[in-house]
Amino acid sequence: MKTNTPTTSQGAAAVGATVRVGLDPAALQQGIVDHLRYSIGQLPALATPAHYYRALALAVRDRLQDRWIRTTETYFEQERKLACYLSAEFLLGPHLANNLLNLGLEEAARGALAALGQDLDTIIDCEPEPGLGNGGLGRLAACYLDSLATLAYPAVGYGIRYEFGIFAQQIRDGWQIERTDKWLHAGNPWEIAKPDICYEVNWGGHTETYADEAGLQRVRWVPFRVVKGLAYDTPIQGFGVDTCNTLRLWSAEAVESFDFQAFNTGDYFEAVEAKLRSETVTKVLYPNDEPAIGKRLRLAQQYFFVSCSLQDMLRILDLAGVPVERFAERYAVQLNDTHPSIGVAELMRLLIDERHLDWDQAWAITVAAFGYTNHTLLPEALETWSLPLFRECLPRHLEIIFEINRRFLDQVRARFPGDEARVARMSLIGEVGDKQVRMAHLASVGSHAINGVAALHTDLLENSVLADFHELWPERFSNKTNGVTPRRFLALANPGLRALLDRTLGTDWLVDLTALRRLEAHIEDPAFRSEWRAIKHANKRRLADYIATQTGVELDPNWLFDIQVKRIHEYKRQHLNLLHILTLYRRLKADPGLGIPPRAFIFGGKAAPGYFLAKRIIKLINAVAGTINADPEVNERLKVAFVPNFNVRNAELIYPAADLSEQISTAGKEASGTGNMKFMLNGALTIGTLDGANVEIREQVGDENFFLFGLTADEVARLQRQGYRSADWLDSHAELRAVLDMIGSGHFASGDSEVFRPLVENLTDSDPFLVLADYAAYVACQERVASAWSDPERWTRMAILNTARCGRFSSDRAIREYADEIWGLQPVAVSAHIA
Ligand code: B1H
Repeated sequence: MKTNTPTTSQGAAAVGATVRVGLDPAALQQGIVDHLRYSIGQLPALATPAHYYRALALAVRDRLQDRWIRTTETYFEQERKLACYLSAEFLLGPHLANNLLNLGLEEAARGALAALGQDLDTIIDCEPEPGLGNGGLGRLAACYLDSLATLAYPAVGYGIRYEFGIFAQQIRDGWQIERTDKWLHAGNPWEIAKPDICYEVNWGGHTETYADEAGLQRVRWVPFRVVKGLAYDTPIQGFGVDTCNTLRLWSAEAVESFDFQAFNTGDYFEAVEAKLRSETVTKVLYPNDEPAIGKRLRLAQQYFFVSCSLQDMLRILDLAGVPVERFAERYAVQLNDTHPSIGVAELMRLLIDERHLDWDQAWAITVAAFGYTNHTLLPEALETWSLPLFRECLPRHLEIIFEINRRFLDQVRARFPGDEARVARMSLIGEVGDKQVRMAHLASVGSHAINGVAALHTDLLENSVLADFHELWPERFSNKTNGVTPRRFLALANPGLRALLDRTLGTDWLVDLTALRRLEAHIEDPAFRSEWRAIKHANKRRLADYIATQTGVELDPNWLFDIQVKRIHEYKRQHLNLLHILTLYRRLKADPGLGIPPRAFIFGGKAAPGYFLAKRIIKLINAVAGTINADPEVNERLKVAFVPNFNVRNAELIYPAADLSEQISTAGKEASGTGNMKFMLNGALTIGTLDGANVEIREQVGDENFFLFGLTADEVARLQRQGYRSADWLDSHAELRAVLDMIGSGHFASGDSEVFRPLVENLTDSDPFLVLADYAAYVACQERVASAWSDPERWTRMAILNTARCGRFSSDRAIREYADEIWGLQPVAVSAHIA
């Protein structure tokens, strides 16, 4: 493999690099051939696309390697501040195509493979998807890594190397079936194991005090169990720069010495069992998006990766010879939701118990280092841990949290004397029912910056869930509206549009998304509009082909593609979408000549395996699809498809094919949404409520280019305060009642009136997300959509405007805001000296 092994001096490394890891097709071809032979050991004659995938991936990683090492070296030499993004999830999606794009290697790879008789697209499809996240929160972390590297910010992503990522969803008889995601099955050519970078993490047991050499009283944690965390590094190459940052994921392993204790007592099986228990910590991603589950293993995962990450930061500081007192000058540590918020107590423990700093100094460092991003207001999603469980697992951290709380509540009392109700509300320990540790309060008290993820969300955060904290520390709060990376979600996902943009505007939109504004100059050019439509049509064809192979449902690319893809959740209201479909279905059945434009309704998304109603919603979508698609009276105007296993890879086919983006959550419930931005980027129009980032999307694109409907967050809150009665909406709306009756009657379930009863009753009896209240407005708004669609030139203008005005929703803009306003971070140019 190594035709010219680099030697020690940098000059020699650079010379070796140009020979061995050249970016031209011939060098790349040689790299593939070498890896096929020396890394994989496959005869060329027997090599399958999967072998070629692996060989190409390794050859590409070689081409990242010098940049990667040079980047790490540069950060170390220049002693600059590093952003550490702590996240329990990184929903990266496939690496290969992204790395080819960011390295400028796409054409070379296509050529090299063609010379070997292989097709690049087939090879790209062989990559298993690293699905180490549930949905928006994990994908946001991945977009942020891409932007950090592209903007040359020194940064590390820290997370968990789950052996099984988000489950693979299959649909059987209309129901969701979960299959384990064995993404590491064939090995992972992108990661490099760093077995020498490992830390011990304690668990359980008790604490005791002792006197140190100077006679000072200190605390020692005597754990019940110790687990080792091993680093696995993945390169995160920026687009068009030499910066290649690191994603460091931790994998749990048993600690030898602990096993030996059991060996010595002769209990071999006990020792092996203990080993297995240790290694379960990083086995599987919890598949719950939003509701917190409160399981011990989940707390173990959180503590495990946070402790490894903070120990790693301290080790690097030591290596650089920087005193620990300067921790916060060198690290900005961002908490992606409360999942890593135990870090506040862990850094205090490391600084006080292990580095012997005093409390005030440790606390000043901690608050200066941490920032906290909140991603949800849903009460069931706010993490708390039962106090007894917490004490049993993390006894030292509970002591520290009590002390943080004592000092914090003194501050609250000093500021608001006599207001004990406020003290109880703000306490880190909840006393409503069984006692709990409130992680959002720990994160807020321990961070100098707290942010929401869209303007409305931050506003609601400041006025509801964290209102008391906002009153105490208004200066800590700010908004950081989410963003998405245009590299993956436009350049990779939509090659047709990418080519048109490059030809029309040049290529700077890839790193300055506001450049798309210049598209507006072409909007009145009929030739441009017709090119635009041709691209959209081809994207719809591509998706229709995919859906046909996955589900057997045939869709016509001339129809309006109306798409809702996201996790299945009541608050996201996939069932509201269904009620509209069934309204059209009934109208058509009653009047076959009804003049409505033909529409394909496309859904996709996973339900948490234990979420009963969400799973019934999937079943209902598939049942409705089965009935409608098979009914010749309606299937020339309506079709419904459910794309199984919505993930990053098929998302890249879906967003570019959409005409209409469904963003119909109950106002006040969706913190931001990021799918909404990916649709907009690809020229879809949005039908949506005033929720999350929809508000800002509408501001950018203009009221006249956005289909707005529904109650506002204030109206929702008011209705719920007054005592919302869903029956009121039923009484006044015969069509709605008829649709619900139809679902309840078993019409879509071969006469089985049981299967959808819980869904119907949920709506008629309580309707927690005000589906019925928004129904009429939604249906009316969909009529406005239909009428706009009937004028293709008008629709195309609106579509172009959506793409033209989406600049604000680039993750580059979001990352610059975090860097400037929260982290105090400067870009650092990296030069890899590579030809
Ligand atoms: C979001 C989550 C989430 N908010 C708990 N909260 C999880 C909470 O495994 N868990 O325990 C997993 C995920 N995810 C989403 O974050 C919001 O709902 C979206 O509106 C937002 O766009 C996204 C990114 O900010």
